[in-house]
Amino acid sequence: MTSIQPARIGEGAVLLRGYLSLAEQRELVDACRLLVDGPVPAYVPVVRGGGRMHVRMLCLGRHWNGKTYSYEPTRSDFDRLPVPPLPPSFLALARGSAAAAGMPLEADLCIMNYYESGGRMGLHQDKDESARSIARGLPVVSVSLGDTAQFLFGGLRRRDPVETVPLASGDVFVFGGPARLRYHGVSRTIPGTAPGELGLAGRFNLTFRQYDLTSEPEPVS
Ligand SMILES: O=C(O)CCC(=O)C(=O)O
Repeated sequence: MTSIQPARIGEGAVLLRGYLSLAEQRELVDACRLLVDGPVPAYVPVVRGGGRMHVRMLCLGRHWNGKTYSYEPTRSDFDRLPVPPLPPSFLALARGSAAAAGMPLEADLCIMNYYESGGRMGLHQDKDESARSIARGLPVVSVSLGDTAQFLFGGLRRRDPVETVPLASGDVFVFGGPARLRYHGVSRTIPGTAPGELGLAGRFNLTFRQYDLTSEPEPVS
């Protein structure tokens, strides 16, 4: 990890710009590539109401079911395959970046999204984790790899003003505490902006969350 200056985007929201070195990004991209086309492949979810998402998604640790907006151990909304485990190196990345932002996290799930050119994600809240986890304000850690995304960061109500924060490859955005339920999304990704060394067309995003509170996260000193 490179040494960076955390930037506060709002109370509980911290941007770690350039947190991952190019070598770390390359390693993560390789891992993501293997996972999305692995034995439990990424897929395009169809959500409640029938809309197709504009990303390919693969959940690790726990599966997010887009029809029920809840987590489960198998992909009952798609192919019934068991959700792959969260690799220990991913877990360590989530813990380390949350700590760099001053927040504790023992992630037990990751939602990996692959955005092709033109990929986007509508404004939403991440609120399907356990009530205890959300009440504690345990953060979401969002890792960006590849093309820059125009990340939208709103308020606690859908109609609140929305700020656009460009998230480039290697950036990590952490939002917890009072920011945990802020609306967010991606208006678009910018084709051709991924570092050439990654050999990646498009963007991977990993969001880490802690559903369960059986392992209490260590306080950050
Ligand atoms: O791709 C991103 O930066 C945001 C992803 C996201 O909002 C989510 O997975 O809930």
